[in-house]
Amino acid sequence: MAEKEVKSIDPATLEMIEKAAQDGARVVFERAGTTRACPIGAEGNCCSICAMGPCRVAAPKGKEETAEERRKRVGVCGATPETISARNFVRKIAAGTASHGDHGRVMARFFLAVAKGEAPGYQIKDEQKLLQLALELGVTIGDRSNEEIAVDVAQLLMNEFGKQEGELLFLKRAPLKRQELWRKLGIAPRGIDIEVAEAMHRTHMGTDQDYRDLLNNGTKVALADGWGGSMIATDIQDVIFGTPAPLLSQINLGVLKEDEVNIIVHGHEPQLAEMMAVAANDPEMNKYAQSKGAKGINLAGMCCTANEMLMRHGVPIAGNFLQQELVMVTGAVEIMVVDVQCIMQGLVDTANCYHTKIITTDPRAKIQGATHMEFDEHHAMESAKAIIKVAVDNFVNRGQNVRIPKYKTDMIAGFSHETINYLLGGMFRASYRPLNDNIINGRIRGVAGVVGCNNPRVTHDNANLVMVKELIKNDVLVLQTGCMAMASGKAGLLVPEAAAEYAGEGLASVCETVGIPPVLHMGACIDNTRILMAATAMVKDGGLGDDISDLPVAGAAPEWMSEKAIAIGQYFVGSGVFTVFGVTWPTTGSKEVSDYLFKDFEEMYGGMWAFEPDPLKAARLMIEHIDKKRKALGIDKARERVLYDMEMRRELDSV
Ligand code: BF8
Repeated sequence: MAEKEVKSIDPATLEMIEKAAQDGARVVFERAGTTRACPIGAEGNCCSICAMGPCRVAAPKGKEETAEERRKRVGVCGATPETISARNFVRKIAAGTASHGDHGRVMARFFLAVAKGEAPGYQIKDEQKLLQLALELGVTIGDRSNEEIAVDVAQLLMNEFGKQEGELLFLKRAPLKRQELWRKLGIAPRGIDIEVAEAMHRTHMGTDQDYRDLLNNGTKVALADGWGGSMIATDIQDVIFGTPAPLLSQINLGVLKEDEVNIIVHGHEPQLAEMMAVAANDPEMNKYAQSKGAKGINLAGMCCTANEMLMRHGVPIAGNFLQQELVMVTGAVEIMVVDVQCIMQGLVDTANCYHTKIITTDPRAKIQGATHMEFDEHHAMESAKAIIKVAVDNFVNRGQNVRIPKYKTDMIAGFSHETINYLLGGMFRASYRPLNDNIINGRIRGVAGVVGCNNPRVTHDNANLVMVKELIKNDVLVLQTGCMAMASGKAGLLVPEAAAEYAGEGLASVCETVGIPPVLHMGACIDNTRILMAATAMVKDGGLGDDISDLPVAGAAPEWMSEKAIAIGQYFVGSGVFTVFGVTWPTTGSKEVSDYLFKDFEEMYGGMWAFEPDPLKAARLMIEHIDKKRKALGIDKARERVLYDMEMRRELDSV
């Protein structure tokens, strides 16, 4: 585990940590200091899946183990450290896949309700994407209405969750070679739920006890996330709420307004947030706010719900994962509305130190001490207005202890896979060709996805910043989602001007020509599937090999904490991407398991895991991998020749 010297590199966060201490409010940064990480669990050496244990199977530190000692270092049932480590790892994948899958399932049900006209206030916003989906899934278009088509599409996508045999429909989106590999290895997922359920069975006491088999099955489960649950969620959300396109907004605690009713929306599923965005602009609601002495209603997001509202409405972001309690420490938040995932139970305790009300809205996620106001998508506007009314009524209870940090930064978000396609190729020749060409000629060295969470065990936002800056300095275009995209936003990397300041000459010249930042915000964590689609489009455009594993690309989650991050990492690895995680690694207790994930996986999948807590070293591993792929493609020489004379610049301008 990396040692942490400073809690955050974000001045707004540091200011609020200090205020929390003065106010006697507990926050995650303080709890991480008092509740230490369990060293045995952190290394994957604790088995708690039956009542004969929990069994700890950690190797003795500081001395060589004899063969006999090694033989005896097993659980009560005889499970080896490898089995225990692999089982724990696969259970994380299953939990992550279940979470994204459940999000996708709710979206599919919601889509059906919208198509049937049972969810007033919502409609199909991206007709083009709906029709593309219909074509892809073999749904008749003819002269049927969008709604009729959508009913069939929704039904087909809903079936993906409970499907018992065959293959997930979206696997066909992957490069052909990758599909064949999955089939050959027997890891093409059948349905989403069945893979999660089988993984829970395989990892039950006394079932699958070969770590290699467990880990390969883990890939199958993870693929059911990346090419299943998450991909379904992203596509449906685009159809109903619109496919994101670039827009300008702001990020950090400074987006709160002293003279307005501040509402924070936090979580992951965007149906309620979408309606909140509409209701917050309702003249009647604003008049009501004025009647209570506020100038208006200010909506801001937190975590991935924030990314969803940002990407489609430009709603500002108050902060990322580790700032969720700190936003209340400002003393200026009337309500925090939460749905599912990444919502700390500590919110209630922090809220009790201020006037903020925590409102849970999802039947699957209630919190003791919070107010539950269930969101009803059949009466969405009424639900949203009722919640906003609670906020307005609470405005009068705001005390004098208010301090909103001044920090907020401009950022551009909304880079969906479709948008990148369009920006690079233009409306009539939308394609990844210019990207591929610039990779081949060496102006862009490669592409990296830097995604995932914050973790209080390391300095907040720091690893992201060090890694991303090193990558762009070395001409690697960075794609981001989740809380890491927010970290870059706060640091000013999500604006086109960042290219001239931080990017290498080659990348900067391409960004300048196209007018994009060197770091592209692609959305929430489920939108990592946009990165899969971008990688697939690069393969299909030609010149960079015939599989994702041939591309000069890499992935990373330098500050990860969630089980969802492990599922995401495993589906990237299983799709052929080298993926490096920071902070801590859950199988360090077993050299065999770690070697299998870090080395043997490369032979099987062309992609593999790595663990490197130093973000600079991790960035260099990514660049090394990118260079290895460039060499294999025979384009390493092109890069050495890049000199940028006037002629080349003119040529670039004509792209
Ligand atoms: O799904 S990046 S802390 S908010 S898990 Fe959570 Fe991690 Fe943030 Fe979004 Ni993703």
